[in-house]
Amino acid sequence: MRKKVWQLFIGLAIIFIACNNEETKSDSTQNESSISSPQNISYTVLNAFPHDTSSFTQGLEIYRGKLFESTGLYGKSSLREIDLKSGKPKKVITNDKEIFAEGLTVLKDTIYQLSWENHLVFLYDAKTLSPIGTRAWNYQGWGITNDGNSLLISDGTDKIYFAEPHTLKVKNIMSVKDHIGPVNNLNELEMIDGFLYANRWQYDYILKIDPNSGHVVGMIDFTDFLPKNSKADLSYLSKNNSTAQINGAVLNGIAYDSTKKTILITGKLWPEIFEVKLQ
Ligand SMILES: [Ca+2]
Repeated sequence: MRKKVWQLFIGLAIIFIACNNEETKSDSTQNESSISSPQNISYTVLNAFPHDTSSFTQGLEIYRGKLFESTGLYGKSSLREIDLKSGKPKKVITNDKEIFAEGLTVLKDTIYQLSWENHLVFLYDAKTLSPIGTRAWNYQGWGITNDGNSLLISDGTDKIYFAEPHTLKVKNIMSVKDHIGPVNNLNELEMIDGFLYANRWQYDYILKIDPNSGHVVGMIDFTDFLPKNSKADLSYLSKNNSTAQINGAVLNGIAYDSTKKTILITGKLWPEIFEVKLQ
């Protein structure tokens, strides 16, 4: 008899938990359905500049008129200051061969360069590119930008980590969502006029995100962008067993030119950096 009472109690507890879970699920569905579908943002291509086809682009940013790029892959990772017109590097800092570098940003004359799974962030003087320190980072490193106060960091999930400069202490974690749900694979980032723009790994579009809510408010479609706009012979990107085939020559790299109000976009191993005006 006592056993039956316990069985009844456990049964009721399971029903209660199941109902509660259902409630949570419907609440989250309701939240996502209250997010409008992203606005489609069109663009015009203004210019194309040469880009080093061995650069596995992870981060791109303009700071005080200088263009910086971070490149990935083991044994090929580097931090570069690039001459946009010629595509040639003015300065190159090569990372150690066991480092897989990721995104970069510059805040108050300090460059922050992420690494993928090394759990390290490298700091450099933006004027000289001299290394000035290393910080520990608990997550994977994918993309990084800043809002003038905080570093905003992606780790390949739907999360954006707001971290203090210098200490890298995480102050806040935001989930990025669209009308369907959380948006993962967030990669290279750029802050433009108060909005966060993000490449999404293996997707041919850039997202425009409200950094206060995490909601995706706009989308820029770059499907077939390279074959449509490149003047280069792109056959090297489809060669069997090439770096492009093995590692993916995907759209990645956004740098905002605040003086011209244009953006520079490129991709991993792409032959060009394109100057684009958003509508
Ligand atoms: Ca960027």
